[in-house]
Amino acid sequence: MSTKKIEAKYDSKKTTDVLKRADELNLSKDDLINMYRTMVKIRKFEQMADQLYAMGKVHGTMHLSAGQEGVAVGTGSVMRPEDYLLNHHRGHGHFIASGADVNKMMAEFLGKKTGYCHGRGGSMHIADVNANNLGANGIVGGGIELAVGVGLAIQMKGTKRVVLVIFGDGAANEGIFHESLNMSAIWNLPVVYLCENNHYGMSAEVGRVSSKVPFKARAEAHGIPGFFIDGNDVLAIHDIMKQAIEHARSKKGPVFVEAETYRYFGHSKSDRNLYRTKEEIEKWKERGPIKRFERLLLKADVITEENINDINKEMEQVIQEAVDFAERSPEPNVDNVTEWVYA
Ligand SMILES: Cc1ncc(C[n+]2csc(CCOP(=O)(O)OP(=O)(O)O)c2C)c(N)n1
Ligand SMILES: [Mg+2]
Repeated sequence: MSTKKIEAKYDSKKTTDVLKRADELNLSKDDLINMYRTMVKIRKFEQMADQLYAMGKVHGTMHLSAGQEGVAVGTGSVMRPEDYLLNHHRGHGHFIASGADVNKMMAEFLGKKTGYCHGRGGSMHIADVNANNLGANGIVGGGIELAVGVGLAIQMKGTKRVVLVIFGDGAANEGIFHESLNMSAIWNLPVVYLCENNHYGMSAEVGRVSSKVPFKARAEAHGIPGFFIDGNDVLAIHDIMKQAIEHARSKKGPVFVEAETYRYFGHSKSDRNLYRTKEEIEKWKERGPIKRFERLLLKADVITEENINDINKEMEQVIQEAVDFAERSPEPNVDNVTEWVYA
């Protein structure tokens, strides 16, 4: 067993040469372009979902993750199909980055029979158990302890799988967070905890409601290696998540990664954004994950302005096709409404 430590391959603030960074991370130009494409795909999907919501076509509420695509794509790019994913209410990007079919996602948003959960779940409850995507959770922190159970199952079966659980900064203030970290640490379970710190719970700023930030200190207190990463730097996330997942896979126990990022939209559809200023949102948009990566790719001549336009148009087309698929799909039947709801 190697004793290699998890550490960033470069200082992302100093190294602006994207090709040099890609080289260190064993990523090709195509890999970089695919990461960019997936971030754009997520953004376009959510912009469309927002429009459909305004048209009254999406039922229930919705939690948009625009601004957080770097975390989703940096992570999705290192997960293997056999690894398990558990995530939370703001999970559209995580699913798309892990290869979900946007047609089935859009159908689920519109409550259609062809959706991932046959139209029963909506935006907040997408799952695809056959693809090891164990589902999002509307209960804040609800995925964290499930991950401990999944980690224990992996260990008992003796497979080389890993479970990744994604949750917010708000969830890291719950008791279950500590119980789960403690238990996974004493049992040395293959769990990777990814805390997406977007600076707010519903409206409470993280520093106002958390005794100690960054949260990595809490993981370290449980004997778990903890990392605090710039979540708007897709390559930095890719780098650390790759090492974190391999650490857990090689039976070295759980890892905790905190990715600092920011959401552009309100918490959910009823949020009037009264707890933060427009200036603050604009400041974060300027250092958003898509914009930043785009600048680096342009600077290194990996893509051109024309390529960017083409990718944006192509993704709009992909998402429009998903909407068409969802609109054409049949509604679920009332007579079997409880099917797939109870086990
Ligand atoms: C157990 C529980 N408590 C409260 C809520 C209401 N609630 C929904 S989302 C949310 C904030 C969660 O914040 P965070 O974990 O930072 O995730 P984010 O929404 O920022 O992605 C709250 C309090 C809930 N759904 N479940
Ligand atoms: Mg949050």
